[in-house]
Amino acid sequence: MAPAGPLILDFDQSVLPLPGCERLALANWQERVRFGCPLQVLQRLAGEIRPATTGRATIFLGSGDFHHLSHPLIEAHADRAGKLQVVVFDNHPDNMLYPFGIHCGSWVWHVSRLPSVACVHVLGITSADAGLAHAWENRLRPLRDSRVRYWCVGPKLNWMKYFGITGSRSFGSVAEMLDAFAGHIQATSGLIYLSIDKDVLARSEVRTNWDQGVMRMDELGAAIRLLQGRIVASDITGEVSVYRYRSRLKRLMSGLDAQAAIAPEELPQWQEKHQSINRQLLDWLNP
Ligand SMILES: [Mn+2]
Repeated sequence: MAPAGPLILDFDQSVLPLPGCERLALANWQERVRFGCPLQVLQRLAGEIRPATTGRATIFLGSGDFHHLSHPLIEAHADRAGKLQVVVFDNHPDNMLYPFGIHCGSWVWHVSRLPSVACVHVLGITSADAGLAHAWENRLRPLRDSRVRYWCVGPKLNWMKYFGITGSRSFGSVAEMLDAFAGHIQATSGLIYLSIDKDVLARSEVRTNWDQGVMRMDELGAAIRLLQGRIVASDITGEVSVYRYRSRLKRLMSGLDAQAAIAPEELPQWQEKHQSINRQLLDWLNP
């Protein structure tokens, strides 16, 4: 059966219309799920959206604050023959410790524990989250087992050798990183689930509400071409939207990340830029 067309999981009204793209209204879940939630809540939501998400080639999640939605989407491919490689483009490792369930900065660890997943590759990290000062916040065991591999541009990973971590590397440029990754992934077999957080892109390409990486669109396009033919499904996140949590805990936790606020009057213009990026990504992902 051919995969169904793209779908927008519409929590935050951030994704502008796209050709052939359906929309699932989920605004009533935003407060509970945005930034993070208990695993049971994510499971309940996963059950509710499954009829709409099954068989989709590409799914839009909205703001990067919803990146943990990738977890149930990847889990849904567990019944495939052979293990999945998960390839994530993100400026952050998303493999951090988080004691309140699952959140947009810890979902990679949860995915790495799925029996159906061979490895999670996180590419394009420039965030200091991967550096020495934040080393203790990273989930170290999957890094040591190389079930999670960081492909960084910039951050120094010297600290990792003291923990026996050899599967993660940092490079001087995106081109060098993609070169090394191409050599690695082409030596593996099996299907790939692709997750793109647009905060991996340089600010000159598009603006997100997280600190951003250094990749250009043409480099992201080249990386997608490299994986072509093996991609079982994909998701895209990193839109811009503004939200004030009703929960004081969530205001506190998300405030710790100290992300710059967006002026409401700039929002439409930013979202239009995302719309054209999304159109381009859809063309590359589903040619
Ligand atoms: Mn992310």
